[in-house]
Amino acid sequence: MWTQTKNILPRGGEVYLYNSFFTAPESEEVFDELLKNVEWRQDSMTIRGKTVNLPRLTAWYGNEGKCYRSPGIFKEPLPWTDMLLDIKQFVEDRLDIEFNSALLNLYRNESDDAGWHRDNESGLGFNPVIASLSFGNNREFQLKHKDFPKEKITGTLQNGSLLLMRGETQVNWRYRISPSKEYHHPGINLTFRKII
Ligand SMILES: O=C(O)CCC(=O)C(=O)O
Repeated sequence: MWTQTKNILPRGGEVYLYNSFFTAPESEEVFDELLKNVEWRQDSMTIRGKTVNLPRLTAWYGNEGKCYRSPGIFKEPLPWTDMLLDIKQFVEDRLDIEFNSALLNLYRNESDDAGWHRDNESGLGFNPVIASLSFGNNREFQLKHKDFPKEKITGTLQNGSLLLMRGETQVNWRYRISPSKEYHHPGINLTFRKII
């Protein structure tokens, strides 16, 4: 499937953006169900002795024993819901890749975002494939190369879109959801991953 659209990175990785991966009615149904029924949690991180809340709510779902570990955060997986399993199957069938976990992010309003980061937790292994679905209010993302930080790639994560990251992306590029005063409505993002 990734051969059908253009890699948006000029070098050092592969990122493909598929708009309308889900139809508008499907996206609306998914958004409403996830907003209501996901066990959203407020995580915090301790940086240089100071504990701060993440500027979004999160949830970690996955197969038994597939835990989320990133500096300062450890999460046991919640058991898959029927809807999350259906979405996972839909993504897996189209990409021909299997996933065993998903990090969910809820951006409540214009104060929520995700700062520059890489999805390079050791549990993800070498050159992980990350399939990131977005629902609700569109959000802008940016990518910057570790050696050419002025050269930013920007785009919009539309309701029902899929952003697929693979190859050396997590080695060479950082990613963020850009802060904006335009995010008046909530947005939900699901990143499917494979913990090894
Ligand atoms: O909402 C997004 O696309 C960002 C999510 C993300 O990068 C992450 O969960 O690691």
